[in-house]
Amino acid sequence: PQQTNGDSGVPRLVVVSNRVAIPDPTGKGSAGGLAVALKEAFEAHRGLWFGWSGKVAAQPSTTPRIVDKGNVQYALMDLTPLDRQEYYNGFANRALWPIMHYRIGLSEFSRADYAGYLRVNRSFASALAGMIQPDDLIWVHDYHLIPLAAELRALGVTNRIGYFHHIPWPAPEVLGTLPGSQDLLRDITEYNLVGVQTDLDADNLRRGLVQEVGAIQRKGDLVELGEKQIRVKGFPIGIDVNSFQQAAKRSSTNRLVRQTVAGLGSRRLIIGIDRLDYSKGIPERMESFERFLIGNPDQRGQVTYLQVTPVSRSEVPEYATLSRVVNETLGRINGSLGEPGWVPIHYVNSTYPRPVLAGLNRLARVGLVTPMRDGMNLVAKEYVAAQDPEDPGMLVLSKFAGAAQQMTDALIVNPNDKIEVAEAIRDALYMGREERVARWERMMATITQCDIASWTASFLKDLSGGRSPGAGRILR
Ligand code: GDG
Repeated sequence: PQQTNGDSGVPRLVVVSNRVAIPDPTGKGSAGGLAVALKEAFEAHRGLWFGWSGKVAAQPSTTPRIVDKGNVQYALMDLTPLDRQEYYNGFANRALWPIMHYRIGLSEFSRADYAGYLRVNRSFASALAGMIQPDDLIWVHDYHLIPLAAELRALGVTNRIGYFHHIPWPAPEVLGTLPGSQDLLRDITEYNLVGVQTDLDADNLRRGLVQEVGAIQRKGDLVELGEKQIRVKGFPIGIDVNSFQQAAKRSSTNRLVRQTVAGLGSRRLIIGIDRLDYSKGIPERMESFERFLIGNPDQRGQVTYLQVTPVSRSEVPEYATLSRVVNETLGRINGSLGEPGWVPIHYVNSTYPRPVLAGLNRLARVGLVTPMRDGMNLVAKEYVAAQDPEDPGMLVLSKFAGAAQQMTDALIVNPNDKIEVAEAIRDALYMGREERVARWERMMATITQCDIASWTASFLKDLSGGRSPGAGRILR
């Protein structure tokens, strides 16, 4: 069954992303970031969420499986093993992801993978096109689906289509090393609005469009290519500050959090939370912590560094290599600096429920968020939201995370400089309460102002042409 726009006057919101997150009927599952972001918007607009089911089947879907949940229809496509290999593991995660994170040397381009990427985008577009109603607002998410608008346009879809890029957009000199990147830039011009995390990303993308495909930069965010006008703009993504703060407060009774408290004794906790990804700088961070322990021998036995790292993309060879490097680095540091009653670094590959993560963040005197490059990094914002306002911990934040553009009261570091990071760890541990409170209050004000609801509302407002797209309550 197709939803129509009805007579509410509010355009339907059609979201397209690589993976679709169907709400868990038990309500227990931890909702993904995008699901949280879209919740209010879907309530106000009614919606359709289209994408990969996460399942692999011998035959690719030509029409999606529809799951109806109140206001929202979920449209799920299965991929073949070859699709997953070429589109997802191959071009998206082995070629695009490293380039977008400035890691030219890690990017593995293959023509077959690129063809698979285009094939999946085309088949998504042809399955979706027939479901589109004239007034729908279409919002496409992330680097897996850059060509989707071009494919939809080819099928005659004239609706306003927006794209949000969750990861960094590199300088044209970096993106230009990827074969096919000019085609991707031309594909980008089929969107009406392109959102990126920071002004730097927006500038890089606009420059790329001008330098590589001959677009003309007009006033402000506007770029023109022939008849087409595209707005390229920074929309820094946020979190649901209040719910994370509440979860952190409540979690002191949680079994895992209590066990952590008991295990720490009088030691202070330093925390890192990241998917196992080379963009996150995990081995580099462990070596910075090693430097800190070598330079501050009085701190041995006084601190514990907990690194929570769910395994990610394990079918991609560079991730298997990273896993080995992390294990070796960890083993070496714990072996050389540990003592019978003290393990310096605790490393766990488990995926914890969000309330547990919130509680662990609140326990930690230092939050280490030191990616080599990151679109935004929500962990930095979550660490701040989780703190006790009376006695907050301190955030050490990489200058290469988008979050550093907003959270200037963190201790900002270059993650390539292990001595600088080691010094920041020491400064964070020794910082007086008054300064911690003052910095925390300013960071908290920033992340509260730019929270997830305002992110969604401001993107959709711009996508619908500056008009409020219906229910005013989602527009703050
Ligand atoms: C991409 C961009 C951008 C982590 N471990 C567990 C767990 N997490 C949660 C964190 C956080 C989320 O996963 C990770 O978000 P990040 O923003 O840190 O990083 P990416 O996954 O790389 O996300 C990034 C983001 O998109 C949004 O636009 O900020 O730059 O790379 O919320 O808390 N969640 C649970 N258990 C875990 O063990 N439940």
